[in-house]
Amino acid sequence: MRSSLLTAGTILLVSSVASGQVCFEDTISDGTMSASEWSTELFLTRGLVGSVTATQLATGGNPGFCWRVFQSLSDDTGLTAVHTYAPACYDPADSGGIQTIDFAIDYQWVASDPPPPVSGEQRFGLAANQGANTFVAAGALTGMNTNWQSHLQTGITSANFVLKSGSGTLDLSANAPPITFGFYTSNNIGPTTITFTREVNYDNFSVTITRTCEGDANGDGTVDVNDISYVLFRLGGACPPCDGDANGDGAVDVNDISFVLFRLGSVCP
Ligand SMILES: [Ca+2]
Ligand SMILES: [Ca+2]
Ligand SMILES: [Ca+2]
Repeated sequence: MRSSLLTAGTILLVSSVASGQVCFEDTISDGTMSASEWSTELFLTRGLVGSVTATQLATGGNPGFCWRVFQSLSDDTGLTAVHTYAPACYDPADSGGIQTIDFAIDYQWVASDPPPPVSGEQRFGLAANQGANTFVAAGALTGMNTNWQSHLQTGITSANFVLKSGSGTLDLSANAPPITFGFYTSNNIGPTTITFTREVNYDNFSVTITRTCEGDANGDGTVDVNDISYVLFRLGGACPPCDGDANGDGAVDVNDISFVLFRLGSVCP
């Protein structure tokens, strides 16, 4: 629970959220892919000969802006680039534990060298940062189709994530540290002196949280009258951050009160 001290008209919020971040309640999405909001971190294994360039394109997205990922590798190298959406985080201590995560993104293969039929796709999937630790969840291959395609992956749990850097496991439980989401792109190449490049566009990144305890608007582990007060006090509030959006539909309104009422007394795991 984020502590809130009310003294002499001053609200002091104490939390470990990075400056400038707003923690979302249930859904975060971005179709702009701005370089000022997205950052890319490169991880290399084995041969260690690789690079990545990730940039915002103003046109050609699905629609409008998109994120172009150009990867280059050679000499028995494993390459993973983690692209992180910095403005948003999910804070279990404020919003409750996470039962499952749904991940969606659109992708469009652009070019590869050597050209097809040599395999020239990228692997991609959900990524998460918690504290100094980075995790990735097995995703899919883009293939080499120049049309925009949509990827939807539902029901992702902590068991689906593997550690990419740092230590430990991704903690989705109530009171866990804030989590910042993004996606990774990766490639592997065997022993060769030829440089392989793969270029893919991405757009419409989206993460949707299903909480462990539905209706627990204030994130204290029970669904009771305090959750109704919590929503009432925030009716019509800004979204994001959607504080009080119990049903996760992107608005804080009377439907959230009904949602909580219907679940009063629910036993939270
Ligand atoms: Ca777009
Ligand atoms: Ca509650
Ligand atoms: Ca709502």
